[in-house]
Amino acid sequence: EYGPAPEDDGPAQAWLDRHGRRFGVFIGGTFQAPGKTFATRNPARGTELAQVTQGTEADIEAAVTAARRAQPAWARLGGQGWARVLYAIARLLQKHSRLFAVLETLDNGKPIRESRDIDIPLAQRHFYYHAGMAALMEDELPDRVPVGVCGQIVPWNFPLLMLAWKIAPALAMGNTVVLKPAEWTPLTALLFAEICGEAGVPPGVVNIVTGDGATGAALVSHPGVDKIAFTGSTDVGREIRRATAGTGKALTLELGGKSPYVVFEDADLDSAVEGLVDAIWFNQGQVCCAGSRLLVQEGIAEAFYAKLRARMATLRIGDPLDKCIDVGAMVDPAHCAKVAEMVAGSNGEVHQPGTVPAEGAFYPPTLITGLEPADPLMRDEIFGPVLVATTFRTPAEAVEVANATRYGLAATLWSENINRALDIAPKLAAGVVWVNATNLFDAAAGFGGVRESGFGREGGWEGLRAYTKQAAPPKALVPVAA
Ligand code: TXE
Repeated sequence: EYGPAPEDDGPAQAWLDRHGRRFGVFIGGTFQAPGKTFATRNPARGTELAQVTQGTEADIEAAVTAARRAQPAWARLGGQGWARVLYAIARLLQKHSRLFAVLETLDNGKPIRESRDIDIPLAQRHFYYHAGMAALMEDELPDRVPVGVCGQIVPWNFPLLMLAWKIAPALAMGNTVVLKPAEWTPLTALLFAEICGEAGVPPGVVNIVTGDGATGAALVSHPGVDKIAFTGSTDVGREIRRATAGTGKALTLELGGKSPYVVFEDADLDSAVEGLVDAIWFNQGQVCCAGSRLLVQEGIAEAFYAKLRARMATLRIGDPLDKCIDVGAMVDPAHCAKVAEMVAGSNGEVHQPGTVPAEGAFYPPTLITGLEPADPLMRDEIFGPVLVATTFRTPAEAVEVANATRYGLAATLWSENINRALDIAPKLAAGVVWVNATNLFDAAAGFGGVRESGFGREGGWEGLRAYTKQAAPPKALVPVAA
């Protein structure tokens, strides 16, 4: 029997109180006086956590100016200097990891087990990795120089981790940044801003401007920004690509997905079920690379669905601060309602064994079978704990169905037959293919999509190169007059 064991949110509440629960934007190394603000809430309890500034065009102007001013000196610091600061950030993320984890769970609704064991440790790892790479840059990329000032826009599903994916490589290659957190989850970015000073980040190197889409759009169109890195919806990605076309700004886009999860009849079914729990119910399915489309080989389909239903019934849904909880709250009641509406319109057979708390933005783990391939639920990203399932007969058909999507972020395949795995994996049109595993991330491995899932890679060498540009060729030597 698991009893409730809520994590203590006292220190996080005390941190919010210390700031009077009102935050200004962070520019040039200091928090500015709050401007017009909006509320950020705990979606599990519906309570307001803090008021956060709606960043204006003037704030973006000030932040870009601060980043521009700081950039030459930061660039001159060189690899060893960048590394020292990035290591200091990584160590402080470690030192304050409980505070970050609890704050993330309060603001986003994700289970504390996930923020504590996944989001925050991966964010730390990202800074450690890039500290190491920063020190190598001059030797390994001698013909590359920093891009300059980077505008970075992140979503709400992994607030601190997406910040780390953006800020660590940018700083490691000598850039300065203006980052805009998502409006539903700005708090860990503000805590991060606070630790920048302690880590010795020079003023202006990291600027955090909270706000909504209008704030993001102002950042995208600011002429003082050299590169935009965006993670979010495909629609906004499209708008950003339009807005940056012809401006000379560098751009990387990490967008949505409808990733296939293919189970062959020779798979280890129990492991494939466990993998699926992670693929689609991790973070309430609000994951860009979620394995949201299950493809099962016909002969094992009924047996597999039965195992899956049995496992779904054991998932514990509830207060995300409870350390025993598997499924927490959705990020916001509005997003929860959108997911519920999509499922309500389904023509398939809907299976929802769990019961959710009466209060708060909770949605149960869901399996839908019996949908036609053309059904919108089979094609569109739901971005919730909703798995749609279909069957296939032959490996060739599996590949065809898996690739019949406009996205291409990730794919997973399960088979105990190594020849099959090696044959199928390269045929799946996706930025990453996992075999007998899912959701494996590493700072050293490039992550990103194809097709409408975006372009560019984050992580590894490719991710680093995206924060550099070709150095100007050396000027011809002018002979010295005698
Ligand atoms: O994303 P948006 P939303 C998908 C998912 C989800 C849907 C909507 O399907 O249901 O997108 O989520 C900023 N110029 N993903 O509305 O709007 C915005 O303030 C510049 C997949 O939250 O794309 C936020 O900081 N910026 C995804 C960020 O963009 C703009 C993760 C993302 O918001 C802007 C999140 C504009 N015109 C949602 N409009 C993934 N791939 O992981 C908004 N923003």
